[in-house]
Amino acid sequence: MKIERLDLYHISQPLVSPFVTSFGRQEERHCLILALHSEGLTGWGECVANSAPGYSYETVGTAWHILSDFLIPAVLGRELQEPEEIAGWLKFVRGHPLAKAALDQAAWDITAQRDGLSLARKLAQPYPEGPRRRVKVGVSIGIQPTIDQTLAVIHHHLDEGYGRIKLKIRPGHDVDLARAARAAFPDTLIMLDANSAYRLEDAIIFQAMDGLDLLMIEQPLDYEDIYDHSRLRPLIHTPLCLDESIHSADHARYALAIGACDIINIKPGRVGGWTEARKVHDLCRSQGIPVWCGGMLETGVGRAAQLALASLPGFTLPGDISATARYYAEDIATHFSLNPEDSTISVPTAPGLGVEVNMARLARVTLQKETYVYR
Ligand code: OSB
Ligand code: MG
Repeated sequence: MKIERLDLYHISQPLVSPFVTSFGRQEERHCLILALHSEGLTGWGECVANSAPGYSYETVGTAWHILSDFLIPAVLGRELQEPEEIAGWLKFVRGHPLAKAALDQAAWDITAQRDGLSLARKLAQPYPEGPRRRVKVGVSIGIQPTIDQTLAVIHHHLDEGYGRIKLKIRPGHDVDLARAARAAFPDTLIMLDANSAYRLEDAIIFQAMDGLDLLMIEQPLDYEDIYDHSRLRPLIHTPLCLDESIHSADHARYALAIGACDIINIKPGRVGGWTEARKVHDLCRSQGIPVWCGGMLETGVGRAAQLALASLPGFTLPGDISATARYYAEDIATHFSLNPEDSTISVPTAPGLGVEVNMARLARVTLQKETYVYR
């Protein structure tokens, strides 16, 4: 398939409720949406960079620059056979995985459509068992003004049918919160995400939570660190999960080699796309390390592709893939809803991503658009 044309959109949609983490507060979600056109088909990708460099050094601004000036010119007019080729074409740019992943996702979508396969089926081709039809999901709760308010939000999401709760923590908003949540909800799967807010010297804080039967603690230490996580892990009982530190299958290999984690959160954006995400999955699966699919407050475009990834056999823990209405009252793509009886979301089965992009809505929320044509 010759890559004939690409459209890049910078969009912003208001969040249903503000999302607060140890790295900042978000009231609206900026991201980039990319459309890749070939042979009458359109593949869609979402770049999950944010307006500020809090979670990652990338922003919508840097991703626009990198896509527009380097990545898109490198793919325009090329003959795409399989999506696994994309990562190699983009390798000449160091870093910038969130920008690369948007192109990678669009390439997976369009080739899956060409093959008449759902993205889940295409991704799951190497595995005899095929993709799961429903994916276990949980909800990630941002930092609330008080512990009581956090408990009320947990209650609300449990009522909706979510079976796993993730609480964001930061220094001063950690042990008491975790204790209160465990006391109020003794049988709920509860985990914490620190988004790199602590140092190894804070081990005592995590030791204080050892008896709370938490599912895991996600990324307590620095976003670039693997080594100190390997020193923290034997000091605590709660399973340790890495998010920010893992940028590739190689990073995952280093982390497992030195015993830095028990679990890995796989975000396709963070590792540069779905091909690399599947490599991280394969490595972890071969070593008996459970993985789950992380989230970045995706629109329906990104969410569909998360569901496809999380349908692979090694994704044995619930993902941060909530119903889209939790984030956006109105969205640019078909809404995904929760199956409350088993805290799952059904994996799309139509060819490619299996979602309908609402072009009128997309136009309404677009702040900037650029079209790149091969001539
Ligand atoms: O650390 O997992 C994270 C959102 C934005 C940036 C980083 C993270 C998150 C979440 C929300 O935890 C996951 C989601 O519901 O999409
Ligand atoms: Mg995280």
